[in-house]
Amino acid sequence: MTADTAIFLTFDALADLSRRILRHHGLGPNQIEAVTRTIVAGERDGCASHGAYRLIVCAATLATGKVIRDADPEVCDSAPGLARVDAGGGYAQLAFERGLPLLVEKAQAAGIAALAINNCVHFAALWPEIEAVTDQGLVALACTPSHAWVAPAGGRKPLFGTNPLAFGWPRPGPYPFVFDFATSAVARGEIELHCRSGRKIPTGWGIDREGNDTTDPAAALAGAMLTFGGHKGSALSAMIELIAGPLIGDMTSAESLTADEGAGSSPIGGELIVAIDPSGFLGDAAAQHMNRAEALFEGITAQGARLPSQRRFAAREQSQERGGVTLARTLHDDLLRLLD
Ligand code: NDP
Ligand code: PYC
Repeated sequence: MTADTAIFLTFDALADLSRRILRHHGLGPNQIEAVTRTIVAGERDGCASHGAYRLIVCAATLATGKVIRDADPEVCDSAPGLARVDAGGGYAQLAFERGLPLLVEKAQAAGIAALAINNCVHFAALWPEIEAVTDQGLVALACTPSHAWVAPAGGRKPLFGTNPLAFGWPRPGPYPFVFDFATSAVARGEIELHCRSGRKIPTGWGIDREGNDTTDPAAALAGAMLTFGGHKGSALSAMIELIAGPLIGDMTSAESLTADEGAGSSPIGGELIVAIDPSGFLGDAAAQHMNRAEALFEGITAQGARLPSQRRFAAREQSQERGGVTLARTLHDDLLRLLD
């Protein structure tokens, strides 16, 4: 991007813009701070589909009235290894921040614990939550359904959400091992970005309303998205529907889309986060065994392959060196228009 097509914003300037947009669209102060931390982190890490672009998504969602703007999440200590946060109809971020200390305490006490976030609106990547758990020396797993946009393998009609699955493993040094991906071929946000910029999508991402392969992003958004890895992504997606839906008393992606009533909000429902303390299985030998994982990571990179999140951590370092992020001017202009 050139100076004509791009604009540099310091982290503070982006956070300030995020706060102003969210306030202008009626979100309450606590929710604003938690959402803004996610927006800035996403842009800092070079996550185009889940960074500053999400402010456009938030503004549209707030306009639907589907978010409780001043929700005050409530934490519930539900069982020895289980915690629950009722997000109160607000965004998932503040609910997660409130529930994290109890999740960590329980995982450290019992070796494993799970946190259910219920009744939340979800628009974000899962890696911020994964990293918050690995920062405590715990192994982490997270998933959430979304809206029914994705056809099961062998079918042609939307049923599953784009249902992300994320995993984290604490490592020596600044960065954990983390992957975080949609169980659809790609996040819906990525297809939306292709639509915004007039780019075609590869075949395999989606089908049109008639069930035909398409490279037209608008046709795929109107038709159905496809799972990654055929029946394998499809089964993982079904698992996420189950364990972050009925298992925690919350909505499937189909139910979320029904609850949306055509308004076009971000998905509504639950999220499941599991934390495992390595010393639960291994006691004093935990550090020694955790270090054996380093040979595995070395085995991956020694072949010239890269670790998941390696690109993202490199983007983070570059942003931190520069003290901010570079936004496309078209996106920045669209963000400023949200203040009209
Ligand atoms: P990708 O298909 O790009 O997959 C992302 C993951 O795979 C990242 O961990 C990424 O690391 C890693 N990866 C990508 N390429 C490689 C490679 N060549 N070698 C090794 N690892 C690689 O992203 P998606 O479109 O599937 O998902 C993007 C985001 O969308 C996720 O953060 C997800 O949580 C979010 N999402 C949220 C939803 C919600 O309901 N809240 C729904 C769906 C998606 P790196 O980042 O370093 O490239
Ligand atoms: O990109 O698929 C997506 C998505 C859904 C909810 C948040 N992001």
